Amino acid sequence: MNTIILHIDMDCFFAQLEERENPRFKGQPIVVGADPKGGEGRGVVSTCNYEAREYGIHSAMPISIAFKKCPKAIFLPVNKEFYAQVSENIFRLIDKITDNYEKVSLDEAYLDLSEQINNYSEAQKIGEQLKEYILRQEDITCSVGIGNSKMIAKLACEENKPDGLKVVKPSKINSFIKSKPITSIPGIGPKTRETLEEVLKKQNLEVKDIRSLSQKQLVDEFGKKGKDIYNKVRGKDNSEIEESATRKSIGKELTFEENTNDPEKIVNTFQKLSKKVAKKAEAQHRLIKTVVITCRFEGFNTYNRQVSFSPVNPSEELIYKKGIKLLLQLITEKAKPVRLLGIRVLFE
Ligand code: TTP
Ligand code: MG
Repeated sequence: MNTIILHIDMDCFFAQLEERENPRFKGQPIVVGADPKGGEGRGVVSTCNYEAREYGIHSAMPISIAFKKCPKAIFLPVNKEFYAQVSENIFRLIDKITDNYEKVSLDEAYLDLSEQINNYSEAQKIGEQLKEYILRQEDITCSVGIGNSKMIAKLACEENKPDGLKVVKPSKINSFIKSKPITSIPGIGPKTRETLEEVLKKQNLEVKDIRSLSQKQLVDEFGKKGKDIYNKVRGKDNSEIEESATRKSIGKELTFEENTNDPEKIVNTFQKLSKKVAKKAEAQHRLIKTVVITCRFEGFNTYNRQVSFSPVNPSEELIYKKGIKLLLQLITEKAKPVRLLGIRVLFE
């Protein structure tokens, strides 16, 4: 199954929410964090809006320095409970798209779309939709990146911040990452960068420079992490989505190139989908209690049918048998060419 990951990150989250609540501050530099106490404050900047970033202010900077850089900025305390409330609303919108996601923080998540779509233009549509939902419901902008791994999705997201959406297809990964500074690769921080600069006797290293090092050289230098770096500078990242909430279901859908009436094609496709779903469900080592099938016909009418049973271990045979029965009934009933097929299992 081809992996398609969508990374979403709110733009200057806390600061944007403060702007939303206080429209009179719009356009001015806003710094959310500790009390600057006229330059004597001891805490740090939590975040700041893009206007404040133009003065060189950034997250984690001592608030006293931020104050020196821009004394006229609006300094606001961190209202975490409020931000958490909005974050919950946003994650409820994400839930509508998939339950297969990793929540990284209040304002950031990785969504694994692999099961529900088959190509990058569909992924882009989901990204646009999500941005629109969040803007409409919460009146804030976010950025979205889409790629075949968490790393590429995140880099794509950062590329067009704020209010951006970028898709990096697998064939474009190399040109996309090769000239990025090496610290843009997750796992390469300032210390690793320094070591790499020493090894290669060169400053301002770009991702492609690291490719001149063999896997052995990198492993000798950095241990296990070296192998990771070797792969990442080649655009390969196999880190998995760590689901935050336990998944409620697993499914897979497929849209035919052309609507079809061909029973053999329909059954074969359904069998393949069942197999994929069964494999993933089995890997969860949990019992399933329901099989849901989806069928979209010519004209775009979409129907679901489901059957529930006493919880059992998932198997390809069981899932296929339960599903195909529902599917054949539905297709006979509607008697129309099929556009999309889907199967999903719900866990106990
Ligand atoms: P980020 O997504 O890192 O930053 P951001 O949303 O403010 O800005 P960007 O547009 O670059 O995404 O972090 C999300 C929120 O987490 C941020 O609004 C404030 C909080 N935060 C801290 O409190 N301390 C920190 O050091 C960082 C990085 C973030
Ligand atoms: Mg953010």
